[in-house]
Amino acid sequence: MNEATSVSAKPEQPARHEFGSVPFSGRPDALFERHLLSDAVVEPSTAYDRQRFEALARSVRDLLSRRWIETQRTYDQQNPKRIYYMSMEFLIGRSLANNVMNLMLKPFIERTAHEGGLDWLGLVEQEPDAGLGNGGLGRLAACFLDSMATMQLPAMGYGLRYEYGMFRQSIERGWQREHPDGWLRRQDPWEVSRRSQFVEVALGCTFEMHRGGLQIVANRPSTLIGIPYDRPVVGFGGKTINSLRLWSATAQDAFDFQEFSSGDFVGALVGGIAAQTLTRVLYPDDSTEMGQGLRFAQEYFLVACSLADLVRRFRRDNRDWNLLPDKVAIQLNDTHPTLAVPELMRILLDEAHLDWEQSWGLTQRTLAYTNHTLLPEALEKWPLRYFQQMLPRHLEIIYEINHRFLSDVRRRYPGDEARVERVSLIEEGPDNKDKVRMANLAIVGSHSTNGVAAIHSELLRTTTVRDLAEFFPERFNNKTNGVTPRRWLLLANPALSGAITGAIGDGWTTDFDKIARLKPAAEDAAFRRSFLQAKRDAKARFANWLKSTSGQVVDPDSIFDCQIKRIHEYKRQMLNALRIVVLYNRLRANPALDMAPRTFFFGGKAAPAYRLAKLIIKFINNLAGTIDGDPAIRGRIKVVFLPEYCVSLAERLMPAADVSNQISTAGFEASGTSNMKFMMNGALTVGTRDGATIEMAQEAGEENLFLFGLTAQQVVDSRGWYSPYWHYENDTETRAALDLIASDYFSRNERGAFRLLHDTLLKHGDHYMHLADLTAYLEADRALCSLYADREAWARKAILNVASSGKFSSDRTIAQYAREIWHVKPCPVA
Ligand code: T68
Repeated sequence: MNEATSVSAKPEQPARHEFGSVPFSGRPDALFERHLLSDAVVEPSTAYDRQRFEALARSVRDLLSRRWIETQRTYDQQNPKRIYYMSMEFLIGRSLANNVMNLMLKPFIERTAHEGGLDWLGLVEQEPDAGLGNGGLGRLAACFLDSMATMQLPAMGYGLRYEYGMFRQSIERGWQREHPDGWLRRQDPWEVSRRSQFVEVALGCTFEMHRGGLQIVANRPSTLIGIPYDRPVVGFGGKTINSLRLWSATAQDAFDFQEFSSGDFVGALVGGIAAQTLTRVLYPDDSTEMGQGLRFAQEYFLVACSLADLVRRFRRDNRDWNLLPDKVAIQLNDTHPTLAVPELMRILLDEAHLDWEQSWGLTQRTLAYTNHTLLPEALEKWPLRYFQQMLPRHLEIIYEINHRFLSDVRRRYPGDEARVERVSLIEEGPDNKDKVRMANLAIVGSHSTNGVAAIHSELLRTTTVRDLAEFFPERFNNKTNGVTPRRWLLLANPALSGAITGAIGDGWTTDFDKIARLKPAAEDAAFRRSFLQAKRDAKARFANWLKSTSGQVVDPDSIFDCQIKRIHEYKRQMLNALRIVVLYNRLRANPALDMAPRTFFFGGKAAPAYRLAKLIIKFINNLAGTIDGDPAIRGRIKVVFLPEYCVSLAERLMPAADVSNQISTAGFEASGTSNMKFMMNGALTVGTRDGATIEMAQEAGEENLFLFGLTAQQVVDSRGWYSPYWHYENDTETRAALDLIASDYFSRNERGAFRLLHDTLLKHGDHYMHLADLTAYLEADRALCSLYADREAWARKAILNVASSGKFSSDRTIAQYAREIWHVKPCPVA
């Protein structure tokens, strides 16, 4: 592709427009008052904060609406190839401050707020997070939307409008408790309902409410309605405004008049309630295979609504079905939307009446798949029974795909039936327990399969789906993840952003490679001073926020050492906890020990059914309590478990972090993305050689990170003979830490509470090899602390890390998807 027409990771610098000039019309202050008066019907001076937030958000939406329409009209007129990012999760967080920043409205809004006596920061706090995701996968989708809009790519996100997002977490007596997140209880000011663009979804079954639960009645066909709700995705500079389209389910006749007139008033309503249940709640599980039929139905609903919608748009603008792959690129975010393979085939075969060969070619060339995990328990496999009950036609199609594919395999590998069994789309189980392997279906039915970091893509190819990669080598590729530097640096960390812009100009916001120009600043004493000052201020701000919201007191002069992510054994929060127990033991043995004061922050949610992960949360909280209660240790080390970790908490913590813990068992974390956010914000990484952390070290130089522990290869090689007991017996500090846990020291009034944790680490073989890496972790930790004592040297390394984070902008990632997978170009709005 020639350079001039290819997508670059360097979108144009946004224009600084004066207010009132195109593309915006109206004044924020007038709009704001009008919304208070006519939407909320309140006297502006007496409005509540929430009403003010809604009025302000609506005013911002008014200001962008013309440009939003203009963007969509441009796409309709130019008919470019469009990207559809299909995902069960979009972890958006808040939108007000982000949209104001991207629209370059900040000075106007702040002035309006100031003149009207409004507390802008307080209003921002009124917005609930849109928590429509579990973790990295959902947040990645949100970063990608930001990059695609900023790079003026004709893109649309497709997802589900869950009424309840990720559960809210509270901590009670140390345990996680889950609460429903009714983020839509109050009208969301960003979304626009497009009822007229509803779609119909035919199912082979009916959903009914039975004794308060949802029941699937097989072989009774029914039709659901999908109603689209659009949210604006504002590109930086406000030139392009794309849409995120979220589907909400309802019944065809939410009110069945026939039943009503025959006297069954309640029954008539129940059908509607059952249908609406489909998009009620996000499944809060980020790893294990889930058996629920409702999740399967949700996945199909997303796929069916989105394909119906995009095919309708395609047909409106194009007469020839053969153009589909030239006009449409669909990216499947993990296997969750893999039913797109048989669904698109069904549309092409049964509705467009194309033959198999043509349909199959179009389907493969339109779809592409991203894999986010190697964990075998996370690879989706759906019981054949679900297909039989809900999607019989899709099952027929899958059988035919499999039949043809396995014939090809047999032709290439005659007599190799073991291989045929391994690559088959169907996994045979005893007595009708057969399952469909969704990853195999996604790989066979698409033209591209990518992993999300170099090591992950390599392991995917050489281990997890090795036979398929051997069969389709040209389909496999890597796209290392990235995060948007606008939300995660410019918006989250104004002090550091200001210092950076002061040193190298503001070109980095849309061309993040330019951040490399900061390298010489590491040698500039004045810049180091402003870096350290920005960090100190951010820590003080975080400490104040923590105190005012939870009463917890932390010392902003201590090292802020952070691990925030989903709680999972492979992410090894327990390794971090063991490190803290060892440090605690050292201090107990020698109170005069020279050790910089430290605060260890943990944050993250455990899947509600994941017992051990919930026990890890309990352990961290008890560890925190025990240390707090020990007068000899007070002021030396402190542990804080931050409840309700979410996007807006991450935005608060990132600027304040000194140390980022990325300590998964090597070979298990596909990429990680918090590692990148910490790096951009000037935290130093202590971590294993896993996921994208490896590439961070390549960019910054290994000497600027604190890497430790077994490599992925060593983990595999030692699997056969690894014994946690060896470490227990040969390392005094390891033994003392485990013995202390076993002695109920951290569970004095809850005897045996941590037995399971202790046994998992010792008796049950320590699958994630915590003990193998503990001493190396402590060694890295020692090196890190001695560097911290030299503030200048610390600042130098931290600045070099910021300056080396250019690769980890999602603009770079999206440029690679656009060039190498989607073959799409920007479609600027005039
Ligand atoms: C994460 N996966 C990876 N999954 O763990 C992380 N899973 O390494 C990577 O950086 C990130 O994806 C982005 O690529 C997830 O977040 C889920 O959240 C999930 C949700 C439902 C079902 C399975």
